[in-house]
Amino acid sequence: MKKQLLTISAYFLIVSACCAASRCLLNESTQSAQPPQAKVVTQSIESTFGMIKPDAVANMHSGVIIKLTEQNGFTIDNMQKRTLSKKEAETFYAEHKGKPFFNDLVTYITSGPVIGMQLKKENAITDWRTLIGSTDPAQATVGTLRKMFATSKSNNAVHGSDSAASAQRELRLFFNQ
Ligand code: RTP
Ligand code: MG
Repeated sequence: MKKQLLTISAYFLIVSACCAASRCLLNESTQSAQPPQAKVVTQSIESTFGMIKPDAVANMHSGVIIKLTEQNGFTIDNMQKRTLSKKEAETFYAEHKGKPFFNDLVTYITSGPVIGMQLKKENAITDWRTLIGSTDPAQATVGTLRKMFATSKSNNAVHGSDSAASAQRELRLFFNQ
């Protein structure tokens, strides 16, 4: 009798263990049957306009800036060093016409040669703005070009197009495309 009871208990233990195991499997197979969460990453190859401004050129920072540009994954498709005329500068920065800093900006950007660059990369427009950093170097993140090379909010070493429309317009203006 005692032996029979032991056999029955062992039987129930085995059955309940098998049920638990199958529940585990079921859960796993149910989970793996779920469709994977769609992670939408929208990246595309873009071109943007970057410019090394007169202060950075005069301070001999162009070489390092170009090296950092390439090290951060940008391909330089076109590059030209020249001094912008007053008319070109006023057209280039037309969106700021009438602002208190506009005349100083035109004087500064025409004060010496700049190096314009057509830059290509996935998400080039946003990534270049990230690499250059905030307009005011005091606000710029450590490691950004403006943090490293800008001397003030006005003399801030580099330029970057702020949208796809600006990139297209500025590339056309600078390279006569
Ligand atoms: P950028 O167009 O040159 O890439 O500069 P940004 O977008 O960061 O800044 P934005 O507002 O477009 O200003 C254009 C340039 O004008 C000079 N600025 N000076 N003194 C001032 O308050 C002041 N504000 C702007 C800077 O050279 C700035 O990059
Ligand atoms: Mg701007």
